[in-house]
Amino acid sequence: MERWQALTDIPVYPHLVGLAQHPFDLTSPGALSPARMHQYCSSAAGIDLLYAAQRLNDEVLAGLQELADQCGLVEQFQQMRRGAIMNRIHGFASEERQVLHTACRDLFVENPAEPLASGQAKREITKLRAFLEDLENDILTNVNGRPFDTMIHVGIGGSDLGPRSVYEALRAYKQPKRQVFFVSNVDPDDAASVLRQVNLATTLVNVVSKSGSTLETLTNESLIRRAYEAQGLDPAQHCIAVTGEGSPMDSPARYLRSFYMFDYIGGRYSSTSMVGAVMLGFSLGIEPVLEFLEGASLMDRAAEEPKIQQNIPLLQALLGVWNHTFLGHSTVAVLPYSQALHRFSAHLQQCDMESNGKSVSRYGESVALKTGPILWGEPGTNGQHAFYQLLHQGTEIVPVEFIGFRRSQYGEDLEIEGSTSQQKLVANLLAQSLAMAMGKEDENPNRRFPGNRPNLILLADRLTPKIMGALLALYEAKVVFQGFCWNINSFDQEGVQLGKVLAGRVLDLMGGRREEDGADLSPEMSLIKRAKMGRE
Ligand code: G6Q
Repeated sequence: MERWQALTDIPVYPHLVGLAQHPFDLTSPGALSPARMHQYCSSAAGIDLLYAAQRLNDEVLAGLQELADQCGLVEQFQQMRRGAIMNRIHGFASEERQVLHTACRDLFVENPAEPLASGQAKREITKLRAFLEDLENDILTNVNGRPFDTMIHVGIGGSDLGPRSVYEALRAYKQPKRQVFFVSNVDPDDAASVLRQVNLATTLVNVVSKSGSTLETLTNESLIRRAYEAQGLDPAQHCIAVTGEGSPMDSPARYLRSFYMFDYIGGRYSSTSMVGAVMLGFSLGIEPVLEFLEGASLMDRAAEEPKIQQNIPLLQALLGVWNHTFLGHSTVAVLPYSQALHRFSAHLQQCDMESNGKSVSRYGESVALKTGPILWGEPGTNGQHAFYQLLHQGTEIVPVEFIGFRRSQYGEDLEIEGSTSQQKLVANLLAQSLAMAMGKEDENPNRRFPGNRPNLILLADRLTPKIMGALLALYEAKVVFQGFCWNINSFDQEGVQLGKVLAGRVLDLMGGRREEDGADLSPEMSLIKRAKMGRE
């Protein structure tokens, strides 16, 4: 079996370390020449990646291409798409699973990369289509024959963040007669505030949990079921489910309709499975959902191009590795100049940090280099009036990934003082990119901008379902490529277990359900007492 190497053992690694001693100076006169702007631009699936404002030149790019080749990044991506067991730590107990979120959208070619999984995805799409038709044709109604006009999507983590961010991104295309709410937090106020806004009689509750055993989701499901009962309604006539085959929630009698997602789809990579598609289908209709999936599948295919300049997920991943591993920048900000993407950075935070926030390699060895960066972000231009001060003049250099669109979604815009709002928005994005890169000299040190703050721009025509699919898949592939590069398993999440176990223990101690010697003197009990949450 092939053994993937640590990044430090890759032949081109020392060469790149050397080049990183003198990165390209974006502040030098003429640095951002028209030729550079023209040359450092790549495209795929309707998205352009402009990366002239990165601290690199052709030599670095050639080195990054060698890095991709020597690490076998595209080869590993191809193996993943074709069903290899990539979710594993060799030599230790681990999930040992295929990683096939890409199969959920590999529905538009005659020969999908992994036919079995794409076949399963197709069957679920057929079920979804039938479900939506039944709603449309009033075959599936409430007990009084009234159409369902509202959905509460109940789920957390991967069963919430991705779907919610895509819903928000595509809200402009939603059917006017339908509305969707989300409940994720076990904070009772989350469910309470949603329950106050909906008419339960015409609401479907979409309970989404791959494992079918997540505390927050099951608690919220019970809470909402009780709300139905309190109104004399039968929850079984309102609840549908998306879950893993064979999970405790795989219980058709409890639900009006059930959809499956599969073992080989990680939660944070599941937006294009039924985890996202059922809610999106309810909101948008089936055709936009298919466009969304098609956009994602186009990007997946682009991610198999061996040349980095023709493969924007790979290129973006390598630019990130250059900034993080070689130039030493610890965080990355994703700043969409689009209000519709206001939850996208939150989703990417999970996708990236849960995937690549690891300290051991795929062979269980401690890693020698830093792995995943801290990812964060908020929409521009709002951010400009908030934290951009640090981005321009702070001591921490934060590489930025801007996202923008040439046209707005609604197309409702006016020219005010010589420009439309969309022009103002995009002008701000372009200006920020230049300001961060070039900086500005000033006699007054407090007004000096050091520049050389690397950034890139992802630009598309308009945020449509298809472009949203492509953008989502672009980031998923970027995360996966970076994980391959750092030789870590980007598909498990052992780091979330300890807190969950301790929460169970704390809850038992709080409720007096745990009797054990010394429990009274345990740190858990001391903290419970300090928090004044114990039983008197
Ligand atoms: C994602 C993680 C995690 C998961 C949630 C919800 O990759 O595994 O965020 O999605 O814990 O899990 P369930 O869907 O099983 O309820």
